[in-house]
Amino acid sequence: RYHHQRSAGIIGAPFSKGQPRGGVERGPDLIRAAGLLNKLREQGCTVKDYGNMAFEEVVDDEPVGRVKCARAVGSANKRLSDAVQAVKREGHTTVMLGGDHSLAIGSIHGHSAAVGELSVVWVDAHADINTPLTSSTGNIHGQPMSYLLHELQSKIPVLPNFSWIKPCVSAKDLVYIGLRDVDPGEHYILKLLGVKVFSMSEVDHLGVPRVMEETCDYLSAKVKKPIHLSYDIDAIDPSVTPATGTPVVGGLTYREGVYITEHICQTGLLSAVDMVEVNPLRGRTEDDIQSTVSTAVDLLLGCFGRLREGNHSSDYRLPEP
Ligand code: 5AB
Ligand code: MN
Ligand code: MN
Ligand code: MN
Repeated sequence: RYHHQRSAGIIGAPFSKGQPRGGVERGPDLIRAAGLLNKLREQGCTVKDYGNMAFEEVVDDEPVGRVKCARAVGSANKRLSDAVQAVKREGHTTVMLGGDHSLAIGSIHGHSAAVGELSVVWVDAHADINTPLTSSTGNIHGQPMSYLLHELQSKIPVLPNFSWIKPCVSAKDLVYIGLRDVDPGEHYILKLLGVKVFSMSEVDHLGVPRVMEETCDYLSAKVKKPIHLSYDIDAIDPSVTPATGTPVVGGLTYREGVYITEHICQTGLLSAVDMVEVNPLRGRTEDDIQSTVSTAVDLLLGCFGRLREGNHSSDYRLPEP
């Protein structure tokens, strides 16, 4: 097993207007406070922290149809897209700490603007592929993929502060893992576009090792594109990660969740990661919060080469007596 030269560029995105529950904007600081940077450095990763982004206050952000806070979400994601592009151009694997999952719009858009065509691995209980017109909640964190897919553009109405978005992902370059709460319109879209989906049912049937083999075989069948891993903490079972806005029973175990990151890391193609939807105000106890945050940290460590068998640097020498 050879070692990759890894460097992480951390972008904090304390943004919550893609959904109605306060607290998710505290994700970036909590994940840092749990020691992410030091732990990454201890495992030999170079780390640059770009700090937390500031988002503009948007007044009179009235719903557009059913869609809530479109102006704020559009503006925040434009800024995030620019930030991700800048960090990619400095040569890092970007780590976007959310914040809610609407931030995947800017993260994936900026990533693609910097490196070109991508593969997207979306690990989530939800498909987040509602269009503004299929969404029953109007929450944009349930919609980000619809704005990014070439194939859905004719179904997306004009929204304020969304005109900068250029669709940049093809349905064939997207794989879902962990789905177990998919809306009817979303399910229709997934079937219509022939998107590769490993729902929890496939996880049960195949096991995560085969799911990951098939994911990587599927994505690298023709050309090996850089991978964007968008990890929603609610993919993991709420017994492990309860502090999140939309928990769904029957999720991935801690070990399955970590295995996914180890396998993606091993491809050598991981180019950007999102870690989203950690919300301390949704935990009932301090333990709920701590378990959710430390799992988020461990998933990120797995993305940057941490192995459960142990690690050592290539210049390690045994002490001589
Ligand atoms: B998350 C729902 N499908 O559209 C919707 O947590 C839930 O980023 C979306 O995956 C969950 O509002 C969004 C009902
Ligand atoms: Mn989710
Ligand atoms: Mn593989
Ligand atoms: Mn999500």
